[in-house]
Amino acid sequence: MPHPDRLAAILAGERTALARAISMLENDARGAAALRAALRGRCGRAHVLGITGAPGAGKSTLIGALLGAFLGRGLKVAVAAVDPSSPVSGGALLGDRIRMGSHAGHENCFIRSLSARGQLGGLSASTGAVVDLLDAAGFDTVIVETVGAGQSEVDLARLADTRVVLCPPGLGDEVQALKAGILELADLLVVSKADHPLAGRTAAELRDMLALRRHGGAHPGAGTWQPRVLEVDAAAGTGLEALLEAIEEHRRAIGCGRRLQAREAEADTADTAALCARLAARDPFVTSLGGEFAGARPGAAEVALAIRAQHLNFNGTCHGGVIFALADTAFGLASNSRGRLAAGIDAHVTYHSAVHEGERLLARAREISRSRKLAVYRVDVERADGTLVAAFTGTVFITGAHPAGEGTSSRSAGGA
Ligand SMILES: Nc1nc2c(ncn2[C@@H]2O[C@H](COP(=O)(O)OP(=O)(O)O)[C@@H](O)[C@H]2O)c(=O)[nH]1
Ligand SMILES: [Mg+2]
Repeated sequence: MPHPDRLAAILAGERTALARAISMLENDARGAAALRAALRGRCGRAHVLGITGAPGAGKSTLIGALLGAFLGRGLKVAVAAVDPSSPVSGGALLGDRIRMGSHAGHENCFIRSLSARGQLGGLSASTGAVVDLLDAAGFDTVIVETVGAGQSEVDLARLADTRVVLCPPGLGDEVQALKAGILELADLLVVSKADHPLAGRTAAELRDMLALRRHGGAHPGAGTWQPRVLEVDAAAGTGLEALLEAIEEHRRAIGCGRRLQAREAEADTADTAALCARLAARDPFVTSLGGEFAGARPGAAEVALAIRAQHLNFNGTCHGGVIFALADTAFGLASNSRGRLAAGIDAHVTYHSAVHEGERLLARAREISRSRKLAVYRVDVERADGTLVAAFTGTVFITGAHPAGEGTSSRSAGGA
């Protein structure tokens, strides 16, 4: 338990107490675990707004504009910026200070840059705890700024209640690349710098893409919410009011505390691992192949395989079918990890490098999106040194609850 005075200062939102507590959480210093525990049960009130996008997309500028609007409505707002290019003492933060700057001194506003801990824009393990802290400290809105790259999208999708993805105008072919990851998590897609001549076209492309996805029916568990495309010129304030309205509408539709539900589901990880180990052990194909169950948590599973002579093809390298089977096994386990029966309906694999006898492969499956009926998984098949052997994507149809005896607790059965 932190010192009662210190906890009281945090809960009262005192700046120095907050700053010190954030450093403690970030460094996992002595007392951090006790502080996390003390915060538990004191949060769930704040609306967490995640803003992601490539460097230079205009995130900090937009946040500056949003801050002005939120503060103007009398709300208390905190900003946690996770940007590897903004070390706490570095120049980029200085830039951000200027962009969000006029509000930094406002009594209802707290801005803090967090370290990305060397990950490429990834949220560090402490980001969730920092959000809890700001929530418990009484901020109405907590804005998290991250650079959209790899794992950070998935992390932000779990952490934030409302996920805004910022796309600079003129993405062109890159829009295609966006489709794979970022688009899946966006509640609101915002084309920044709407004053730019290509902004309208970029918005139209994004709308087309959303229409295609809607057709496919896969958006991650956002209930009835349909993602939207908006155009904002944060510098001039054009489109800002419409964005604020959309954010508020999403908050009303989805509510707050998504990360807390996600954590509750994680508490079922032990159940999940046991369930997946049982499913793997019961699968004669997996056992005859020599696959070894290596772990699972809700929405994710890992399976290992040591390549032996029986796995080789006529060229003397590992048979592609074996690699597919390994990836497919991890995919199957991950898709059933929540105690729901799911049946694969589509899979796609790309091979990146040949594998030889004696090598050990690990297939790591993770959930990309999940709706009531469909879920999409990505599986990376890697060597021990992390080099990529094959990349696999698969879609499952969620058919219903497991037969008696295979269900996990009802808490985990809801999906994302
Ligand atoms: N014309 C125009 N420029 C903008 C707008 N938003 C951001 N910028 C500029 O784009 C650059 C990058 O903005 P910044 O907010 O730092 O991007 P971040 O890296 O995503 O946080 C800066 O030079 C901004 O002044 C906008 O709405 N209109
Ligand atoms: Mg920034």
